[in-house]
Amino acid sequence: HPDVVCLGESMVTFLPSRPGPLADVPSFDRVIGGAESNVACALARAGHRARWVSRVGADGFGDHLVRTIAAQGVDTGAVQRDSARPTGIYFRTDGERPTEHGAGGDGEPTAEVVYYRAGSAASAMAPGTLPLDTVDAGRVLHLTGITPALSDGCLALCRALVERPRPHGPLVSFDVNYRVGLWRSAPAADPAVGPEVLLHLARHSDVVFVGEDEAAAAWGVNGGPGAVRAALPEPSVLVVKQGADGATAFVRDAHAPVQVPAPRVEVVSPVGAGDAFAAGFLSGTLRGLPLTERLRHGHLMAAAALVVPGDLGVPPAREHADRLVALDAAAWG
Ligand code: KDG
Repeated sequence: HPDVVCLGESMVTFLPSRPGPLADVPSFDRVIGGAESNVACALARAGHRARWVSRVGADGFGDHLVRTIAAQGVDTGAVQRDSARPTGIYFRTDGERPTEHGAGGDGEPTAEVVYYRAGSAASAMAPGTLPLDTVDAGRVLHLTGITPALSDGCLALCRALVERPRPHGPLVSFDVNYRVGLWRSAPAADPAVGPEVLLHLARHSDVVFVGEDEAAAAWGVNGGPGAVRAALPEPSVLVVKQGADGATAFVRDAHAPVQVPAPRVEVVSPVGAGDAFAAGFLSGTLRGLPLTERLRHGHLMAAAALVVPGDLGVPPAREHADRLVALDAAAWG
């Protein structure tokens, strides 16, 4: 059985072979993207059994995704192939690079993101299309706010997975991942729908990750992590990511939240850092580590993703990560 099941769309990603706006870039390098498979890959790297559940086209890009993710040690046996719909792809540029940025920041502000995923194989996921025993096989089921923006079926699937009573079911982990562009082109296309859906899904989840900036953009919550917790008191664990400032975790019944600063790194691309952070935190959760150490593992994983152009960094092996996490508070700022 897997420890964690991550469900969501992955895409072949095209990164400009040299800097510049998409209009001028002559060629692209192929990598892979997908928030949930990023989490699965990072968890597998950290020594956990991770399964990725999704749907890809019966095409070369689908083969490439499945092969690449499986090569990271992730169980891809439950990934469905769709002979009628293609694998989603997307192009992005990183735009202006910030000179310095903390780990644990959120994957967005890239200069340009162009998705070719409408009608993709993954957008055909819906309740009843995925065997529930494959989805529920782990201790944790990880979802993100990207999936409900893909189609009505995907939205219904997410709702069904979080709303059901699950006395013995997996802990549901939810990364809000508010993608404004995706919601704008979503079936409903009403700007109020995305934020409402995300709040609903977050309220029904057990472990929630959200950027402070995302909470402001989606829900108009300003005033720091405490204000985010006040707006979202239901999840037993809430992690508010504060970019370069670190991250703050709230646990139900605990007296005080725990804040851990982020290590300073030279950022190559912020995309994928939020996923890596979630993976580090979940890894610490699966291992029963104290909250501070969960957050530090999140930051370390995020740092590894921040210093590479693609989404997937090369995090330190578990024993080395444990040594870094054990450094005293001074080393952690
Ligand atoms: O979190 C990184 C993802 O945003 C990226 O890999 C692409 O899944 C993706 C999306 O839908 O934006």
